[in-house]
Amino acid sequence: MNFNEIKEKVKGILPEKRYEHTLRVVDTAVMLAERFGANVEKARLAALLHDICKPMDEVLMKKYVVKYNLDIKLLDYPTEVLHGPVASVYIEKEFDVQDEEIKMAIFSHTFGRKHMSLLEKIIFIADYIEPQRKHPHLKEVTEVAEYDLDEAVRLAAKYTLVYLIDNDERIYPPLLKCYNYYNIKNYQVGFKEKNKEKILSGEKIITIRNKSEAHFKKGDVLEAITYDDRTKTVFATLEVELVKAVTRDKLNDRYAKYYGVSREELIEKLATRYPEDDELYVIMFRLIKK
Ligand code: DGI
Ligand code: FE
Ligand code: FE
Repeated sequence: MNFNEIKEKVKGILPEKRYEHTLRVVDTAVMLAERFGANVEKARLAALLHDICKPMDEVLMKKYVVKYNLDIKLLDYPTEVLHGPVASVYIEKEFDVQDEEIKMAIFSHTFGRKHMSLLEKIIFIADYIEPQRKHPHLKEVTEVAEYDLDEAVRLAAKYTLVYLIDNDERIYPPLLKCYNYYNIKNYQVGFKEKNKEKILSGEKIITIRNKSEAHFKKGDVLEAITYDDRTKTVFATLEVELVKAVTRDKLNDRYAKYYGVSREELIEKLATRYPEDDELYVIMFRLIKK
């Protein structure tokens, strides 16, 4: 079966909305594969098949778990958790896909796991950030995925965990292990390309971030990179001079001035970037090396 034949078959199996989501995940996965140097054809195929078992009946899914010796603990979880692992064996029978890397990426696309392959991370993130996703972290994780795939994985795992706990759902352990594994302190800080010159000239000395970058403290030495630079070349070394928690209403004109915008514009800007965070962190820094 070639890609287009598989695509037609997938179209016949999935309800319309699910099929459209699948096509957006394909496009996103291809883009990420190109960005991070993964095998584009594998990413395309894994994305096309990732949700193929989503509409399957729960009883049948559980039969697959038993028949194909998948992790028996999966039987304690809902179809949201089962559909990836079941698809990883289903595609072997129904689409003659034998590639272990593709099967693994489909297996873990919902909950991740520790130490994922590049392809697994791409499918996990493509599913989380396809442009029509409705969760409140879309913009933030999409931006991070422009330059740091591991950090995007950490954020996606974190926000999924928070959501599940909030809804009294059971956590499938690989999700927690995924979060722990990717939750390493990161001393790199990303900026938009247009800010690079201002940082190098010493004109820009402040940035406002959310909790995920609140572990920085006075005296920390940070490596500045730009989001657009996939090779993560450090363009400047910065020393943190101050980290101050601020609520939105405390954002004053002085902070806005550093951004060259009005207070209202700054609040607006931060609201789009961090819609869920009431508390933000002003980070002031000093250029110590170019
Ligand atoms: O299949 P999609 O809707 O495209 O997305 P997905 O495969 O990422 O599934 C998302 C759902 O799965 C979402 O509602 C959260 C849920 N989920 C992810 N990890 C776990 C989980 N549900 C439970 N109960 N436990 C988990 O560990
Ligand atoms: Fe899924
Ligand atoms: Fe999906």
